[in-house]
Amino acid sequence: MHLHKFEKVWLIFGTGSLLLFLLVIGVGAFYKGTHPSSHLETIDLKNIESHEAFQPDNLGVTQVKEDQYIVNFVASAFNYDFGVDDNGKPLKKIRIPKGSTVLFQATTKDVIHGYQVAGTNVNMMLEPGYISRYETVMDETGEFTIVCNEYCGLGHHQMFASVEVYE
Ligand SMILES: [Cu+2]
Repeated sequence: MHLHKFEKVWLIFGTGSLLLFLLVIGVGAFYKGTHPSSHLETIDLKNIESHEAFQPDNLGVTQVKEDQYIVNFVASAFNYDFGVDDNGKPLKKIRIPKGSTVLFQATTKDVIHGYQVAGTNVNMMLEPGYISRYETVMDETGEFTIVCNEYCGLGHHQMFASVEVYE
């Protein structure tokens, strides 16, 4: 069988890039230990409060170190529960100082929900029975809307909150 020169070049290029991408995935998964961001830790769906992070007092923003924060919350149709503010009202806006490292830690009480902080790289799927985590550095000031991007029922469009990153 005779192959045209360009055809050979193209075949080598195609096969080569396939092997390269397989290698990248292999190194990432087996050597670097990359996993999907969820599915790592399970939680009892009927008893979310059995996990320390999701007890009512531990919801919301907690400072761990000078520039390190943890944000615990529980999603349910159609709300993000970040705990209550100083007046005992449900917290709808969380505040983070600029430049800090934030670990978002969440689960859901009922169905699948999304958690996207629009304008940042924070985008998680919250699945019943699992804890989702995402760590990021908030280095842009402003107010960012948190939206649910997984259709979760009739009130889906009302499921939002916000993050304010302040100087
Ligand atoms: Cu939703």
